[in-house]
Amino acid sequence: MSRPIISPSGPIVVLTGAGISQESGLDTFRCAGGVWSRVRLEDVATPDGFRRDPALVQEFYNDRRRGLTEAHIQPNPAHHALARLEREWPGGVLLVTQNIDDLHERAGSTHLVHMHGELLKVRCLRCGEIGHWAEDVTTDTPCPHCHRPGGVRPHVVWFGEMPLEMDRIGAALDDCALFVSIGTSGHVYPAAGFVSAVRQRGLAHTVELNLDPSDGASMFNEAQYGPASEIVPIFVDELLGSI
Ligand code: BJW
Repeated sequence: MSRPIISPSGPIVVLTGAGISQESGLDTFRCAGGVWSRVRLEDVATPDGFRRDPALVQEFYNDRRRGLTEAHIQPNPAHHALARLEREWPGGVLLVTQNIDDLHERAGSTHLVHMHGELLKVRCLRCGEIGHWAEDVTTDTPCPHCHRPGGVRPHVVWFGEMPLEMDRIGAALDDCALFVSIGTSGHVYPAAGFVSAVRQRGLAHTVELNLDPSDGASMFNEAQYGPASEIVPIFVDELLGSI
């Protein structure tokens, strides 16, 4: 299907998932060999799992935090292309990522929502303070703000918890002229429902860029399949070339 001309004054919402960071060296969740093939999500990504065994959960996130800060983990051309789109698209771009890594920021994106939280932040269950954190966390780590021990948890959204900044995301989805979903399997709600919310309004064009068709692939007006580092820069070039 040919793409309609998107007005340069039309706002864009981009949703990203683990697939965009795969070529940067970070595992996806549900692909072969992905995170959920090694650990049970009920054990490490639910409030119940954290209550049952906080040390196991902290170690799971400590491992991933250490992995993220290794020198070879860098933004790839897909992250850089989206940062360029934000800089150059006149109508404005909101980047909504399900990823807890910081590769979009490192590529230069600033208009960004981490709807599932951030690996390099912790939250204190006692005082509620959220702060930057790049070190390991133990079950005794004192909160850097209130200094009480034992209440520090990863600032991530587990199953059964409310994703972050949903009002801001909802308003952007209501207003957008183009919705682009990149590297996400469409398994996890509410993100998996964004395309149908946009489609129901009937005013925006919807595009999926992914390695393989997602669960919601039939909902999109247009789709391109291939590695994100290849297809996202081409898509962004075409979009900016249409201005
Ligand atoms: C490439 C590529 C390459 C690979 N290039 N592409 C029954 C029905 C409906 C909903 C529910 C239900 N029961 C429970 C729910 C709700 C639940 C849910 O969705 N469960 C489903 C499993 C059914 N959701 C929640 O609980 C959420 N909260 C909630 O709903 O609150 C209530 C609410 C309702 C309405 C409005 C608002 C609120 C919270 C979900 C929290 C998810 N948390 C995790 C962990 C975060 C921290 C961490 O990272 O450890 O978030 S789970 C995990 O999945 C992580 C991801 O962000 C998320 C999505 O995964 P993603 O990004 O799609 O990765 P993959 O691996 O699945 O897919 C990778 C894709 O990339 C694939 O398509 C590949 O093809 C592709 N790819 N290489 C391009 N090189």
